[in-house]
Amino acid sequence: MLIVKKPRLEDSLFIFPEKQTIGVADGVDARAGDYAREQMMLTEATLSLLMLKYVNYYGISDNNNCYGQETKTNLHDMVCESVYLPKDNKLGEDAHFICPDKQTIGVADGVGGWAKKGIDAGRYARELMNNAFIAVHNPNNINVQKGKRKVADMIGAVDPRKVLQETYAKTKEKGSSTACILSLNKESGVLHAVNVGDSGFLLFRNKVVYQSPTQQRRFNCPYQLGNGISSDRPDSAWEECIQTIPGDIVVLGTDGLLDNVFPSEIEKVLVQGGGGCGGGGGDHDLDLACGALASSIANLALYNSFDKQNPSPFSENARKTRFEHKGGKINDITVIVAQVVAL
Ligand SMILES: [Mn+2]
Repeated sequence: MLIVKKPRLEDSLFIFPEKQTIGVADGVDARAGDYAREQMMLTEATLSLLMLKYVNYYGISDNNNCYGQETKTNLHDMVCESVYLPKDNKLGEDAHFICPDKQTIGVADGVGGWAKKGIDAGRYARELMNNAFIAVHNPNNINVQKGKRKVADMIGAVDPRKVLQETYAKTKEKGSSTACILSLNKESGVLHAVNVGDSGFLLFRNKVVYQSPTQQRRFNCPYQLGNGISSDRPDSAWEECIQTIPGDIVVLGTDGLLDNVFPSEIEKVLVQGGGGCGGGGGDHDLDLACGALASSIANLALYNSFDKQNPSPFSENARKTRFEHKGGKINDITVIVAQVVAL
């Protein structure tokens, strides 16, 4: 599914597959666009939507320059596409969102162990990402100039730690989930990341230059957000700020990706994809390229997950902790590919 990068400023829309709900709104003029977007974030219901295996789970609303009071120059943009391959043909336990106008993306992975108690942790993960999408639009979650951590190159961007805190506080489903949220500062190109558990991201600049660390209690038991007493809280999130440059590619995924594909394998896909997402004439081409890359990477993860022989990141980590596991690991697979582009 393509992200419409520059819709009319008055329009707003959302797509929430897990609620089987989509909607559009059209403000009567550019200022009314704010009203239309607010409606789209708050309105429930409209009409039914077919669930597709390859469906993207995200919301869109582009408010570039709509608020009018900011005249800063935006130098960086993040073009994203996602692919979700649930391991059964249902919704699975992963969820994600892409919010292009706030340059923020996130993934969550409901912890499968809840199934034994009859609880679908996918519901927790999906509520978490729903709430994250809403929290990204809360002006209180934008970095302002105060406090020692808020260095100049973070101002004006979504603060993913604040988003995670609000998101966590509002999520009431039973279950628990990992979560990783990334936000790119349009001016400085700094990527601000928070992560709880074993979802994560890699940054590629021709080759892999960064991989986020995993938080786990023990092998195959990640940190996880949840409402239970033994669950983790957002303040246990790992946090990092990374300087990106135009052309950089971020690959964000759940453990269904990270357990099944080595960074070097993703590198190969990116190289075969034409030296990066770029190479197109415009935003539309970039969207297409990121979508194709996300597809290729997700399909590689799917292929490897069924492989019972070859080493995988999961089997290597198992070996280090003296567990016996050969090959890949069948799992829900979420991949978001984002490229930083110069404006
Ligand atoms: Mn998983």
